[in-house]
Amino acid sequence: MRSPFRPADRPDPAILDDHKPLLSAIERRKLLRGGLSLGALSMLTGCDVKRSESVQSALLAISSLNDGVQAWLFDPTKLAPTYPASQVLRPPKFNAYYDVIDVKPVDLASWKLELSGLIANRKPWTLPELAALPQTDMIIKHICVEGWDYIGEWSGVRLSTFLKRIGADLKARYVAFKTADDYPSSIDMATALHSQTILALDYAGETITDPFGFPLRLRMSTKLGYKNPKWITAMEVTNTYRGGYWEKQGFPWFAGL
Ligand SMILES: Nc1nc2c(c(=O)[nH]1)N[C@H]1C(S)=C(S)[C@@H](COP(=O)(O)O)O[C@H]1N2
Ligand SMILES: [Mo]
Repeated sequence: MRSPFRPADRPDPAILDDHKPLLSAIERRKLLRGGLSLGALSMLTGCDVKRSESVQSALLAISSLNDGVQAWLFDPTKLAPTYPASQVLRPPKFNAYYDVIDVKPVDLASWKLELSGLIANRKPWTLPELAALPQTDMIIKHICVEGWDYIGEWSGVRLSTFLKRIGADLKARYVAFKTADDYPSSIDMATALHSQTILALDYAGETITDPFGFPLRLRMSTKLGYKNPKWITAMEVTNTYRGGYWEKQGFPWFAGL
């Protein structure tokens, strides 16, 4: 199990120098920006980056992911493939920037989805209100930049449906999210309006459980795992770039192209 990066364990930055060619090959293909820290690599890959070989395997996983990128990934105008229900993984695979035992469940009694920015009706939403909107279902592949994936069935409200319902300015550039675990995230409006971008309430026909983002998370078919915030508490429609947790540590905002 991965554990949060502790400053006391901070590895020797010179280790990255051993892998300059691989790093620059990855950077050239825009999967990573310059300045990726070993701490970020450690947290994202769960590898022991103190050892040079582990750094290499983490970088290779990122590099081979980029080699295998499909035309639909990162393209807000294309539909991603969907899969039969028989392939759905139960329970899904967990990942966060900390261990699963450190997940702090969201208390539904006080939870609301707060709205701000370029939205006509900014009243907060409760879970029953979201559940009363038209629901949609999709079985898609979750792809993590670490090099693992799984097929999952997500249901909830299409983000496009919700944005229209609240009177959001659909010409704005970004939709940004805040979460209960302080993992900010933001996406472009084209991706927000993609038909396979949903505010998910359920996984495999059941309410999403705590580790996977109860009560509300974003699920998109055209973005890597880290662009899909769990435990959403607030949403903003804005023309101001807000970035996100991993983006601030060197990962590309668009997660690819
Ligand atoms: N709030 C929050 N959302 C998050 C993360 C996180 O640490 N906090 N980790 C991201 C990463 S890197 C991945 S791969 C997916 C994992 O989602 P899963 O646990 O449902 O598979 O959640 C993403 N969303
Ligand atoms: Mo991830």
